[in-house]
Amino acid sequence: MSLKLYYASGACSFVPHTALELAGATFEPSLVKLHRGEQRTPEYLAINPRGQVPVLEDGGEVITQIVAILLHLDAKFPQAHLLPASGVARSRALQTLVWMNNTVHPTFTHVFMPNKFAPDETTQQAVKAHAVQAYRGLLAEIEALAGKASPWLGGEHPGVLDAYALTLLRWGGFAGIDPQTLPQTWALVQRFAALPAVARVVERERLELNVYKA
Ligand SMILES: N[C@@H](CCC(=O)N[C@@H](CS)C(=O)NCC(=O)O)C(=O)O
Repeated sequence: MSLKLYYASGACSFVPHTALELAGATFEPSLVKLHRGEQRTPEYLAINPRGQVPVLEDGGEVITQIVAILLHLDAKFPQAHLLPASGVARSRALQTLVWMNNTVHPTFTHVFMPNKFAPDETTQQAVKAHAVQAYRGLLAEIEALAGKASPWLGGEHPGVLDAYALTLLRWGGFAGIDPQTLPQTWALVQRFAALPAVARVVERERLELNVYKA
C-alpha cells in the first residue's frame, strides 16, 4: 500500500518525515506551502479539514496528529526502532513524546502565531513575550534530557524524540533563543542531522539548523 506524507518545510511534520526516512520507507513527500495558505485550499481541507500538516495517507486511509502518525509508523516498521519496543523504556519515551507534542509544541505556537490566541496587537505581543519565557524553560527541560541521552533520547537507536528535539530547538532560534546556549541538545541535534536518513529530510526541506539571529 502506498504512503504519502503532506509536510511543510521546517514545520512539526519534520518528525514523521524523518521517521519515514529512518524506517527506509518508500513514500511520496507532498509539500504544503503554509506561508502561501495552501493548507486552507478546498483541496487540502478535503484531506484534512483542520488545515494542518502533517497528514499521512496509508493506502486509502488518512491519519492526522503527530503522535498517531508516529505510532502508526512504529507499528508498521518495527525494525526501525522509532520508539523503544517495550517496557519502561517505551513508557518513558511516550511520556516525553506526548509532552513535546502537547506542551512544548503548542507553547511555540503561541510565539509564532499569537494571533490565534488574542484578538488585538497589544495582547498578541504580551502573549508572545510570555510564551517565549515559557519556551525557554521547556527547552531547558529538553537540555536536561539531552544530557542523559545514551546515546539518543530514546536510548540505543535514533528515533522520533531526537527528531522532535531538533524541530523544537530549531524553532527556539525564531524565538530568539541561541541553540548554542543549550549545548547538550545542540550537540545531539547536530549528530542526529548528520545521519544520512535525517540529512535527506534536512535537504528536502531545505533547512538551516541554526536560524538564531543575534
Ligand atoms: N496537534 C497537531 C498539531 C499540528 C500543527 O500544529 N501543525 C502546524 C505546523 S507545525 C500547521 O499545520 N499549521 C498551519 C496553520 O495553523 O495554519 C499534531 O500533532 O499534528
